[in-house]
Amino acid sequence: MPEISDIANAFIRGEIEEFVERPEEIERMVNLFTAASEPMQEIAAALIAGDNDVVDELTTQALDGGVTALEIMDNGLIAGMGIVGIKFRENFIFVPEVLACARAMKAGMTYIEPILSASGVEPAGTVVMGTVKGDLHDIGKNLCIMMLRGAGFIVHDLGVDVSPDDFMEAIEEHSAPLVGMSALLTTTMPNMELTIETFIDEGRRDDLRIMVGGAPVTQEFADDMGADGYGKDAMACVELARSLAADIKAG
Ligand code: B12
Repeated sequence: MPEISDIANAFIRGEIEEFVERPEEIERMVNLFTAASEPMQEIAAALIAGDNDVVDELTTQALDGGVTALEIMDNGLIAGMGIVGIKFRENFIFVPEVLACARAMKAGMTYIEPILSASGVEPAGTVVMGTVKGDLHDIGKNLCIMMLRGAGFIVHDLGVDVSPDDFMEAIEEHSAPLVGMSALLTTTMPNMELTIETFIDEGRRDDLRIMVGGAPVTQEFADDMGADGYGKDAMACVELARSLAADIKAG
């Protein structure tokens, strides 16, 4: 069994010791980072520090040095984002820090995405995501999208104020079986249900898996409106998307 002390990068060791508390998550992180090469640990560390210039530089260096895009994404960027997600969930960091990490992730993904899409690596799933009609809040949705992309999902971001018809069109256009809806206002939460009703009216409900979230949304509300899942934060959103994608694959 690898130990935290087996991780070469001192910054990563410190992050796990200080911020990761759940035993199963410590084990996952230790396994992840002991398996990652030192340059990948450095990329993860720069991402956790929110340093987009360093992530940019290290990613290009690694690619030039022959490291595969997949390895950089999995062992560098996604591994780093795993720690960011945990710190955010446990309130060790807040929205501005997460957005800095998101920028750093984007700096690396700018090089990785075109290589992966050209090489046909199968994505974790395709998601269409937006903030529902009447609602302009997008910080939480954007965090979810960033984490989903970090976890290997292709996400089509429909933005804010998205009508049921716009959701419907996007699902058709991108052949996306997974839909994510966000609402931050009690007055716009019913628009999630209206969107689901539109899917039903169009005869598409059974092909889709629908996840919902946003500060006023609860599991109970999600169940009542007939969604397939509710996530309380960006980490939960990724876990939910993974399980719904597995559900889709299982048929
Ligand atoms: C920032 C903010 C704004 C900004 C939005 C900027 C932006 N680009 O998003 C601005 C200033 C524009 C704004 C406007 C308004 N706002 Co405002 N706003 C907020 C505030 C302070 C923070 C929201 C936020 O970003 N939180 C941080 C993110 C990270 O959290 P989150 O959104 O909950 O997302 C997380 C989870 O919920 C989850 N999640 C989110 N979406 C999804 C989706 C899925 C599928 C999943 C699984 C999970 C998930 O994961 C996210 C990440 O962890 C909240 C107060 C609050 N504490 O929530 C009020 C708040 C939401 N706003 C409120 C109001 C009233 C308004 C206005 C009506 C004010 C006005 N009179 O004009 C307008 C409405 C505009 C509109 N039509 O939407 C009220 C809503 C009250 C209510 N019960 O409905 C709140 C609660 C403030 C309050 N206490 O009164 N607002």
